[in-house]
Amino acid sequence: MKKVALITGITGQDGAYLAQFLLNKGYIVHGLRRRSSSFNTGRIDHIYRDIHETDVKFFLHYGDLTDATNIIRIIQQVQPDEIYNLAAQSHVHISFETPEYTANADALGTLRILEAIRILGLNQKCRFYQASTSELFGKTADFAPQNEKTPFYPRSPYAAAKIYSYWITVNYREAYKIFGCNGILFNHESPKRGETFVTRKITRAAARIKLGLQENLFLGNLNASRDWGYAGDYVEAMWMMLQQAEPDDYVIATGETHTVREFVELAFKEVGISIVWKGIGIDETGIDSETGKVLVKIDSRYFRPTEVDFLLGDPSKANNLLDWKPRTAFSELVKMMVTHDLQSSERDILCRQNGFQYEHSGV
Ligand code: NDP
Ligand code: GDR
Repeated sequence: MKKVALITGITGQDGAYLAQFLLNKGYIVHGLRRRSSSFNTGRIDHIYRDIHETDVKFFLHYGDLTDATNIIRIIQQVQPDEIYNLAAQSHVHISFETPEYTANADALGTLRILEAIRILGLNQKCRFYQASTSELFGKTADFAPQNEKTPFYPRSPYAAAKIYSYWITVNYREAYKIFGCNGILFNHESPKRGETFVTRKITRAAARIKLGLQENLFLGNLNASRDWGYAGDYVEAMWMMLQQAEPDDYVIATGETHTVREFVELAFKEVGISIVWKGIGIDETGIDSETGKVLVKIDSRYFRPTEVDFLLGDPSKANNLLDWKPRTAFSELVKMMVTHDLQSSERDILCRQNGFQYEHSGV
């Protein structure tokens, strides 16, 4: 019998990588997608097949984590062996603008799924993965590297919502014997990363500046430090957690940290531009060392009311118990993203030259 997985957040970065990973493993994959007024399936279009074809193993269902009735109905219909709860309002800065919605989707959404498992009597059958995050650690630079025992100190409405989900997953594991695991994943990126997260914003801008499609890149805090890995490596860890004999919580990270500033330098180096920094604070600029042109500027709009300054994960537990290790080095990740963004910028130029309008997301 093929295993059946249900992925919430299937249209997001991780959902797309995980769906492909599980299909390669022979799973039947169901995904929850939101209704939207424009297409939101760009990341999974390559694996979607018309349901009228034979032997289809990939199915999409309309739904939303804020709607308990539809979650119960879909889980009842799909009868999954594994649920991966990846859906969330996942942008930390935007969570300060939409705190109530973020709490509804990112905190109560998790509760709705766990309750559905309980109401439908699937406690024994269905294993549950919760997309927890290094943002739970927040202001714990003094305790770095952060591991499963590091205390939490959330610094945003997003992190506060996710901490509820972390604990409700632990609680339903203990109270109702649901096989629930928290993957405490540190930042992970890819060419599929949303364009408003800092890594993709930088790699996209480096490519577009190189090809003359954009003049400047505006950023916020250049000194924040993150443990950045590759999303393709991290979805494997999600699956591994659900294959263990006992449910548990694991930190998934590379064990290396870099500042936003270093990310900028490396991404521009990939397109042949060497950045030198001038000025301090809000007046700091990143200058092309050859031409003297100002390419990177600071915009205070991108600073957060409270910041997470320093994240560095200790993935020893996952190394030892899951035999999981990251496979992609930081420099390879940056190169992969820049290469992808150069190619898509070249396509934009071709479209422009041939009279087609190209999309600009206005990041
Ligand atoms: P994305 O932002 O790329 O994807 C989020 C997904 O959730 C999208 O499919 C989105 O749909 C969907 N979604 C948002 N709100 C709802 C809702 N109310 N109901 C149903 N679906 C919804 O995130 P990532 O793939 O990067 O991250 C996956 C998960 O892992 C998230 O929970 C995130 O918080 C968490 N996480 C991510 C890390 C990272 O570095 N990427 C690190 C640690 C945790 P749509 O496409 O329609 O917007
Ligand atoms: P993060 O990712 O908040 O860590 O959350 P993001 O890429 O948004 O920010 C990383 C750091 O870069 C600084 N920064 C900027 N950030 C953005 N988005 N835009 C800018 O212009 C900019 N300039 C500087 C930020 O201040 C921050 O310090 C991501 C998300 O995927 C979460 O869902 C996930 O839980 C965590 O990673 C782990």
